Amino acid sequence: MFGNGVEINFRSLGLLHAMTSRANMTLRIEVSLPDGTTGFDEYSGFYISPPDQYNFKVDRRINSAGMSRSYLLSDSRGNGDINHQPFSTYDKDGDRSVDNCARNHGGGWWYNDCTYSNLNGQYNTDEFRYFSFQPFRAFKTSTMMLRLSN
Ligand SMILES: [Ca+2]
Repeated sequence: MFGNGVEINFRSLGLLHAMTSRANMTLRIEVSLPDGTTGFDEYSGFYISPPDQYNFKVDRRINSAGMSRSYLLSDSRGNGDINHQPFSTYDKDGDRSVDNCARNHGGGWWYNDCTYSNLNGQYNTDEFRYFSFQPFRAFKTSTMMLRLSN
């Protein structure tokens, strides 16, 4: 069972680091469209590194429905891949862009240059994105959850 969703801020990032460094964790992401279409992904090896980088890491997709085979969170070769990226905010730019992804795309996230996924992007815009589900569609909801791996 997955617990309640976690709102991402620096306090919860510290909590995520503590939780993911003590045990093998699985990350589950659920996304939905206004028409009721849903999808989910589960990734093994979810880990958030210590302050103040809070790098995102997953090993591989272990379960999925309604998602494409592209833009996996475990990818790390593309400019928009978030794996191993530090958490960036508008006033703490850790992305690989010459610009400031958090300022330009709204919300804190593990930006690269800039991103194929941004579950903290502004609601009702295409900045709220998860390309593995549907590129450039307006999502209704997204949830990130974690649980102990089997
Ligand atoms: Ca930058």
